[in-house]
Amino acid sequence: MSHIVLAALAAALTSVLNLGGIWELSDASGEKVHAIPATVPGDVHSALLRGGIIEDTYVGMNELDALWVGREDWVFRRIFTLNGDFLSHASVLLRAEDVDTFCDVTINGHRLSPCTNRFRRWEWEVKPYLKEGKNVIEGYFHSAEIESEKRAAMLKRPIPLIENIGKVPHINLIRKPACHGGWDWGLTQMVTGFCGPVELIASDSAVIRYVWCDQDHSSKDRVVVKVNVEVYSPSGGKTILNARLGKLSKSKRVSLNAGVNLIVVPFVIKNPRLWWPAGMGEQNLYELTLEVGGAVYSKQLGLRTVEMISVPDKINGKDGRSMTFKVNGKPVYARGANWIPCDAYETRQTPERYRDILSSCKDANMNMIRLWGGGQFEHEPFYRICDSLGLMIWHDFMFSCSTYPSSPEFLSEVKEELTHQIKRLRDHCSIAMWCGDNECVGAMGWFDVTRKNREWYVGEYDKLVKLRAEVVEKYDPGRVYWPSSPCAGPGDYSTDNWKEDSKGDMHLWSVSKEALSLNEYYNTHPRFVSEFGHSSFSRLGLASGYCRPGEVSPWSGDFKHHQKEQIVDGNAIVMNRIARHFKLPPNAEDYFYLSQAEQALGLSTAAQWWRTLEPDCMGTIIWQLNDFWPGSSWSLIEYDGVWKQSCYAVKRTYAPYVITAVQGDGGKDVMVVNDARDKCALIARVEIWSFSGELLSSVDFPTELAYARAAKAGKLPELRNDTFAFLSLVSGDGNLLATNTIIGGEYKDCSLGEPGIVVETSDKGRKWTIKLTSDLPAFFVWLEAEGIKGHFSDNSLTLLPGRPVELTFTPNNGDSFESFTRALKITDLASIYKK
Ligand code: BMA
Repeated sequence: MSHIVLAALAAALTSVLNLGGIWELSDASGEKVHAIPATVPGDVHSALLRGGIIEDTYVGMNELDALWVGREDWVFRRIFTLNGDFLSHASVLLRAEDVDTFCDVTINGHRLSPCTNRFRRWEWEVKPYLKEGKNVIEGYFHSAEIESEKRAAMLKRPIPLIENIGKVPHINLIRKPACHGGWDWGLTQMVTGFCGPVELIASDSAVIRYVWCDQDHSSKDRVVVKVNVEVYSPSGGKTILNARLGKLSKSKRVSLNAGVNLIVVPFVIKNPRLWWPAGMGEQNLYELTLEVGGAVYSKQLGLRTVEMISVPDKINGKDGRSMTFKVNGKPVYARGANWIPCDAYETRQTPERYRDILSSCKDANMNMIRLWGGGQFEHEPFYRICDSLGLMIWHDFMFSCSTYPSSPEFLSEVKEELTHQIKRLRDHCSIAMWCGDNECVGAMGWFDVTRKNREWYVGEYDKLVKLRAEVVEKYDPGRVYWPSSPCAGPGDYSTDNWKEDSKGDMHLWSVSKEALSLNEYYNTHPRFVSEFGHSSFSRLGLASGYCRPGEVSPWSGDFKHHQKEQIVDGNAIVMNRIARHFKLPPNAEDYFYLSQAEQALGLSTAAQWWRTLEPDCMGTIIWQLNDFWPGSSWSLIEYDGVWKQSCYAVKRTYAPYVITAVQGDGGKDVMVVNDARDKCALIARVEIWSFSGELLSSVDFPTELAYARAAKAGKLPELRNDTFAFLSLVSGDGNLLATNTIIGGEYKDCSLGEPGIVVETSDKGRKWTIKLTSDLPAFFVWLEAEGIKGHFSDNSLTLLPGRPVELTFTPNNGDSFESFTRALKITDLASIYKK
């Protein structure tokens, strides 16, 4: 029988019915909420908000009025129609993913085995329960909060979770994003619902469950790709597998057994176009398509090798342990930020939102995102976009800031979820490393009971660490598993990597959380910093949206409610750090601006220092990239996608070339960093200016620099309170590669002039240009266009007299040039004290 006939026959052999769409939602009693429309994939809070049953939890203190939602049981219900053709198949599977959290699904009244874990895939054979015509599917969601309390009540020993960080004290006992219980940057909103796809898969011969590819890069001019296809066959039988990778295609007769089968198809890709992280090359991807027994599957595959090398080293006479990522054999300095779930309303976690935030990462010169362990395994578009943008992913497993149960039931839940997630995700070329958890090594020292019974808690934790390592070893042996972040190395549960900088990755929080001098950063020599941050207030425009009228001030109740850092008083810390660097402003509204200027100053001081330590230090990942809701936090990008001053400062600090001045012996050293290309000749120019606008001196330091290296170009002259340095890095052919502004002491002690800044705008179609000219040096020059979506090419910058700067603004929401020029507002440091 020819392929065509077989293929045609096969096509009829599998059909998929997507049950997503509008369902009915009721609370279990049906008294409070009855049969309101609810979107699937989606969550209860989104439906209640759309139904006007709750107020927007992002405004004022409405969060508190909606806490009851998390303590209710909810029922999602939908009627769907099936025809005879669909039911004529040998098997009908119901498949659901991201079911949050405890749900009993029934089909026409038949209860299926319960869902108990947000991170697992659930599959049931449901053909016996289905009928031609109308069918009813229901999902009864038990309150996860109450379930966690029930589990806590049954514990023989306490399993503590970090305190004062949320309102659901036992969320660590259940498999759900920990941040749903509230975090020090996010509200408590116990998400409930079918947050992922729900579908019926009818088949006779094949359902494709997972596809993964083993890549062999051992020979230079080719990559051998073994495509593994895991197929479930309800009744077995002979069929054809058609596979295509790039331009190559293969057909294979296969004989399936009833149950799960593994089919392997090898391909040899000659002269492969490799995948590179952003800034190192192209993000080449090959199309992979498969068809077997009517089941079809496709994805994109990047060919690359990725390693994380962590070996003992000795730096400055001190034993340590390196941490270096290498892609296609080339070391890469990781420049990134930590990702948290991008919205507490699941329905707003859209591909457009992912693309908006992740493209901003690329525009800000990042090449790595750490997917933080207190959130969720992300939806598929997140990974595809990272693959296409060249953003490597440091992927935590979903454990954070707590101890965790180690009962056989809990560990088997973890085993199931990791098996599914690793099988689902391992082919994403962007995923550079699996990391066991966030801060759980440290957590064993945070509680009285764990300190007093350390041996027991360490022993129990070790079971979880080992289980995770086993699952990675079994399903993704080619990728590194790092036990925890921060961590000094596998098996080391005693080193405190909040303080210890020489081994593995560290989380450095003391400088910002204790409002210490930024010079403290110069006393560190880390190998890799996977968390550090400076929190800030959101911009005034955003705060005006979530604070009720009359409440838009750093001291108002609404504003304080949107500051969730409570272990220490988050707002007081921000104020403290503003006061450390700047004069306090006469007007309340300028604290928003100053908090962001301080955040920019703090982050760039730290990250620039660590870049100058390359290759000893091979990466910095800023806490945090994005926001979960609108409020004060450590984010670089505000809840609505608008870049903070810090994001522009990070863009300059993460640029392929950097020039900066850092603490050295007997004063500051001018340092240059090259993460752009192989050996190159550069000129480091050091200009000393007075704050009254005179150029006092200019010296050029020619410098030779290899790839992934930093070098001292020269000494920075001593600066006084009336002078500052402007550094420029120029290529051999005169191109300006990087600039930087260095002051001696603190801005509050500097005799700033009062610049007059002229702004000229012009409409260049897809981009709008803004020319800035100043008669005096101006600092933290901040352009805003409230309500106009898009970002500037640069911002929060220094202007020098006689050196106009031309910027562009790239709109991405169809706003008009006129509305942009009307909304355009400029602030500089001196201007806020003039009002
Ligand atoms: C670290 C992170 C997060 C937290 C951040 C700021 O602990 O892992 O848990 O939000 O610090 O406090």
